[in-house]
Amino acid sequence: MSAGLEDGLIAGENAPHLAALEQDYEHLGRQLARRGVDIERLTERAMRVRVAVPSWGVGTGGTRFARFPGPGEPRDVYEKIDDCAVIHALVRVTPGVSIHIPWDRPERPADLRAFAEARGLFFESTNSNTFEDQPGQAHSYKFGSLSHTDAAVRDQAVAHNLECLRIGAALGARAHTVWIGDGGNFPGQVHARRALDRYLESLGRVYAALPDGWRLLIEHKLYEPAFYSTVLNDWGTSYYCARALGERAFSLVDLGHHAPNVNIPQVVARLIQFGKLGGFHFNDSQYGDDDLDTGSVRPFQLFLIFNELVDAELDGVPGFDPAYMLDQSHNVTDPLESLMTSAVEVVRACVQAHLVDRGALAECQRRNDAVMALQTLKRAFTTDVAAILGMARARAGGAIDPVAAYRASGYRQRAAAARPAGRRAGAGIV
Ligand code: PSV
Ligand code: MN
Repeated sequence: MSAGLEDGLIAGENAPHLAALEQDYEHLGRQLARRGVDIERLTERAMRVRVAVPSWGVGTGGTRFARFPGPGEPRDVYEKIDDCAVIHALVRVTPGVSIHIPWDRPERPADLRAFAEARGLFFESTNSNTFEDQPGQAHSYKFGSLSHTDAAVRDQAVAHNLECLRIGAALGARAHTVWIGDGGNFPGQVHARRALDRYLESLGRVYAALPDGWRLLIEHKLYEPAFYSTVLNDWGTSYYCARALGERAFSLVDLGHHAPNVNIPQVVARLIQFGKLGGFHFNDSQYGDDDLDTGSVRPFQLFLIFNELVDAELDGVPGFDPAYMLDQSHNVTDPLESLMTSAVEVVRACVQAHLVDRGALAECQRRNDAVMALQTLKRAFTTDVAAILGMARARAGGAIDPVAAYRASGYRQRAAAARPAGRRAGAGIV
């Protein structure tokens, strides 16, 4: 047994698909060659995509109204790592884990690190939590944390972030993400400028304590839990703060944290241009911060985001190195199935974006040919690259059909037997 899957499970599940995959791959290879594209180059690129899984993502999510736990939910961070290992074994692009403190605070970080490494995983980043109160905490975050009017609350929030850095350093992480729930529910409740000043002063103390080689990623969100205004509300404020903090501070883009109809691909392009795009929390939405599975509602938007990312990659934009992570709430699905599907969608968008004929697009832009510019993008977006994705996974030792292989493995049933309902690790409503 490895990673909770039986030895030979993946090879056995792949066997019946191999002949068809090879035929489809060969056919697609011929089609792409006619467009001057080398399929092998794309497959190799697909194999290099990396997207981290959040420790909180493998548990069942919930809403403000209810949570309906699924069978075999992980009860502690070790069981979460076991689940992450299954995801990575099947899709082969998710070796990184992003850990939430205190939901998944390890008692012995060195042991947890060794546990993860033994399963082929590593800790990529830490996430602080000053958006809810913990038992025994001296001061409440009800009216804010890093931007609170009371210095004692701000000090406590800073101390928590410093603790995250210490734990993260022991885990081998290289980035720390800060999302705060600070803001106001009513006009007049919060002084807009002073709250941002306080936030920056507090975060400056966290920034000053960043270990060598680390990045600070700041995540904005326009509403929720504060419903009138948030302190870090949009990408412009985020950019301003990242710039004020220093060269190791970056903006993190969560796809669900924008006002309706905001042109997120353009936000991404701007942050790249300004050297401040630190990373992503991928998810999808219909209405707001729905945290649906990546690529499930607006796959074209995801493609357009990757169009900007790949454009920057091919241009060799200096310092361009965003961290990718999934940040979703799995309320009605098996979280492992959602996370695998989402990881595949990230790779798909990346490969499709690599199919854009950039020379042709530049020429359309020069000639102001709007119709052909869009068609150039659509031609890439509508290319079925499933054979590339399947081949990339198979070559890396993963599953051609990850969800089918996972279902065939019986992992969830074994987890349900081994992890009886009752005590549950933190997380849930994200
Ligand atoms: C907030 O909505 C968020 O996107 C942040 O990334 C948090 O860390 C995560 O969800 C979990 O609450
Ligand atoms: Mn997020």
